[in-house]
Amino acid sequence: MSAIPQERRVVTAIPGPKSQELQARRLSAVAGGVGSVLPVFTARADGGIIEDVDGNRLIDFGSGIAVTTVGASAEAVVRRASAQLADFTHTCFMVTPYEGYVEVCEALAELTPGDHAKKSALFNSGAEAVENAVKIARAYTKRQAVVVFDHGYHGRTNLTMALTAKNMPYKNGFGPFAPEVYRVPVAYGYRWPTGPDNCGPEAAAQAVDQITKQIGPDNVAAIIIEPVLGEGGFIEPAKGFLPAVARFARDNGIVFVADEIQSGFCRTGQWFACEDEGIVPDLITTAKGIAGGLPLSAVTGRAEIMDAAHAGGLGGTYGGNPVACAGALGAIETMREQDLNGKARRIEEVMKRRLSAMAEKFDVIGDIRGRGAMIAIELVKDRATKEPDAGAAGALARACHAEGVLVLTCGTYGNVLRFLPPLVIGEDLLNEGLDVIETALAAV
Ligand code: PLZ
Repeated sequence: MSAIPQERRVVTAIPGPKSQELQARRLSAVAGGVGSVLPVFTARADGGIIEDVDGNRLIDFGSGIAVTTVGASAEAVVRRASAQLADFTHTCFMVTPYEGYVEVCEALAELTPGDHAKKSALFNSGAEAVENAVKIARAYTKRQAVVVFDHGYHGRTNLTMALTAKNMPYKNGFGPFAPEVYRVPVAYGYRWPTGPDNCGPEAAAQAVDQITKQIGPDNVAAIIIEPVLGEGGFIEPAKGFLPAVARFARDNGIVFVADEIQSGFCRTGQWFACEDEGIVPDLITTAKGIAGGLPLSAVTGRAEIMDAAHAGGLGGTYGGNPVACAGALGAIETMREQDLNGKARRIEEVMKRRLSAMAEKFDVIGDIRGRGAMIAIELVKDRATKEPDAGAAGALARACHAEGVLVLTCGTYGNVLRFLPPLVIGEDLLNEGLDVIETALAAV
């Protein structure tokens, strides 16, 4: 599969001496506002392994934040993107178009939920896709308000900062934010006061009530939600919540937008996470996993909505860059040929079995959740009070990093350890990564 040996190897301290040297250069040249989870400098990466400049091989449970689903140098991505690089790097689709862009839009129409007529527009980043979904929904509805949810994350640009829930580190000091953005409750089962079973319908009723009383449904252009909330803590909205919110949107002429930038493209064991409850969004935003690591994002949706913006109203110099489109076609080819939805479901099986056994031994694990290869544990000081334990999440992450397993944290309270392995990771590496997590749990 991969040119890089698929085995964990720790030969220096982590970060090692060469990484530390590069980190010193980085600190004087790179703006301090740009962080890194682990300042280990990458030499090459593929499959389930990131090899650093000191020769360490880390097991990758992060996929560059859910991007390298097919691996970080997948054969089909490299082959197609390299061929495209040799042909031409750019023309600007708005100047002279090319086939790759159209092919990606055709694939999106085929793969996204619903059998209605669909169209797409391509951009560079996730935030840019979300911004454009708002533009399109406003143009279509002639309304302004946008509804988002507690714990939601949609990006770091001005409008998407407004859409994002968490202040630190995303928003603090960066205001003023875009107007006409309203936040309502989400069905966070683990922390819902009356328990997870009541959570879906109760949270939906609260959200609908707030939209009705505080905004007025006739003023709402779009409701935007992540079908599995990513940065906010891998929260799967309790059953019934998404269908109720989608129904409310439909009944009131509101564009229902699924932000599948993190959860899409096989990550949860389905092409898109909203399929789990049979949701057919009006618009869907995708990025990350779509192009095997190359920068590409998309808004896909009902043709009549997508066509609402006037000609020339959507675009950008680089949106749908031909090399990124070629990468996307390679990534989609890999997902299909290697049945990566099946792989994601197998990863869920292995991870949940192992993590459940760990939860029997370690009280710090308050909740295990997620789907496919988007799995997390929420850490608490006390299972009864559910007091968040961000310290434990940080300590566990550091312990795993020191042993050569790259894990990420997330969550509004910073107390969630999340696992996002590439879907092509071997089962041996997956289990070895989990062994390291188990040892870290015993030590912390
Ligand atoms: N919508 C659901 O997950 C990006 C961001 C990490 P961009 N998530 C990782 C960080 O600290 O910046 C994301 C997402 C969802 C939108 C975005 C934004 O995607 O490609 O980062 O702009």
